[in-house]
Amino acid sequence: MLNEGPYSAKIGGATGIYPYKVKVERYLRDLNGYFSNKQLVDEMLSRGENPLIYVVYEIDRKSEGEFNVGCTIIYPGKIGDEYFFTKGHFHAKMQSSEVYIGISGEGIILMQDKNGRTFAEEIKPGTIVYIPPGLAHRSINTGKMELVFLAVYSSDAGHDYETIEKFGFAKIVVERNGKPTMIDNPRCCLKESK
Ligand code: PAN
Ligand code: ZN
Repeated sequence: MLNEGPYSAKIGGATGIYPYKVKVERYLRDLNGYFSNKQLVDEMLSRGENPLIYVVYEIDRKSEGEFNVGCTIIYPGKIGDEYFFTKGHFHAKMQSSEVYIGISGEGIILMQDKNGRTFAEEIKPGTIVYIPPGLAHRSINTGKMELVFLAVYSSDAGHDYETIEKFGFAKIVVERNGKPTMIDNPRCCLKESK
């Protein structure tokens, strides 16, 4: 298949990048089962509270060897003391890596291998975070404003959400004494292997 032609796009504006091709919105209902305080999530949803947690604007490509470019905007907020985050995933094609570039706001990129060993990198404006092959990744907004970052990854990487949806990450990030703090995930089955 022939590749599509070159393009240029702008960074900025309400959508983070423009023009974009695909928009994905994730509300609390879409992340049901992900946050630690499941009872609070149930209560919120039954009260009709279903906040928008994050949005992804993407310029996707179809051919092998191409990159997708996406912009994720995670809104500030917490469920109980746990900061808003993305679902998190492994790439279906395990050898696929990814680059994140911080645009605004601040947060943590939490990564984890198949044995449950975790890694964390801060992201803020001007930061490049490299996610090597084989690591699941989740982005967490620990700040008071929107966390906005770009992601560049192979168009055929694929997203495997299942493992994280089932087991979560071995660590979670919560507010303690007004500060983001990484603690062991009390619900998690995959323990960090030292
Ligand atoms: C990112 C993520 C984006 C949303 O573009 O897809 O931040 O996170 P989830 O996909 O975990 O919901 C990326 O890592 N792409 O591969
Ligand atoms: Zn990814």
